[in-house]
Amino acid sequence: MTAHLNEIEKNFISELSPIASLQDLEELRKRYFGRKGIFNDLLDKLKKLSSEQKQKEGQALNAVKESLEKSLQSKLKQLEETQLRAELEKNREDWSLPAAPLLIGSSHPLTQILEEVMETFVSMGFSVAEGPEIETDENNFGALNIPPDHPARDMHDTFYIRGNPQHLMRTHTSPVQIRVMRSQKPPVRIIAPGRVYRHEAVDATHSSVFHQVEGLAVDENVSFADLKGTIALACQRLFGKNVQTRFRPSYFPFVEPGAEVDISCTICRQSQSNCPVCKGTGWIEMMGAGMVHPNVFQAVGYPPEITGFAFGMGIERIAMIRYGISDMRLFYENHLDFLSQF
Ligand code: 2NM
Repeated sequence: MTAHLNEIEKNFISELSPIASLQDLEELRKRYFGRKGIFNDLLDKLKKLSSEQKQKEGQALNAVKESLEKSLQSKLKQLEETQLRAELEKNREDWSLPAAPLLIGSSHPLTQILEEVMETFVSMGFSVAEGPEIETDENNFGALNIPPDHPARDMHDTFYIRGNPQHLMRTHTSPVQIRVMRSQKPPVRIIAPGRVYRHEAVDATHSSVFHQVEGLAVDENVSFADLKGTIALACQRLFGKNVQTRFRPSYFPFVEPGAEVDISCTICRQSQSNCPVCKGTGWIEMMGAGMVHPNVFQAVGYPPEITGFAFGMGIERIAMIRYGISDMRLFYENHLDFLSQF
């Protein structure tokens, strides 16, 4: 039996060494160590021997069996490792590939312009004031000397709150100035930035929601010269120090006198008859302004001798001119191709 055992050992080793797959190894294991395998066979034969022989042969059998099982285990480990390496190699990550681009956000162009406008006026002593977007008819129109039959009050121009006719979506930020004047005595120097609503046919230059900055300065002996100086300086800060300003008479119910303010064309420098921005006029309309109407002061309870100027501008309009954008809808559509340019 011992001689037979040596042969089994030799055979096992010569069969084990060329094995290259887990299936072949398992087949070998079954054949030698399985329930009907060679070693169980030997154990059966062992049982038939005398107890003296059983002990001697049994020890030899167990020693060989253990040694062969060890070889099998180490082969198994080696094959598993080879297989794992092959799989890793096959699904290898390429760490040298560039990473997915990291998108870094930036301020919206309208926010950038708004911040520049605020910084300009804050540096001149104005504070920033805000108010609600749903306003009373009185704050939005009545206190601003806008008569009951004024076309701006029409349902076709203003969004009213259904079932609540005294309330509407503010059409300008002037009601913020009304609120501030009602709550504090002169002097007042504020700007009111924010979202405003108008019932508009939407196109490249009209949106029913847009943004404004309005300004108000109230004190004793405020003159039209103060208005002109403040606006001229602000325009130089915002559009360049060589920019000219021009005031044309105009009408707004809440100011008297009122004016439209133009700046000299920064695109063609007033030198091109076919300039798409100033249309060859050399001037770009920038804002409305004027001396606050006495009826407005009366509505907020200020004394009749008080004086003040006010102005208002559209943020989208300024951003379009500054950045050369011809369709304002781009500001609201959130295309990264557009936004990432600012
Ligand atoms: C403008 C043009 C002119 C304005 C007037 C007032 C107030 F409340 F003081 F009466 N706030 N804003 C004003 C004046 C606004 O925007 C085109």
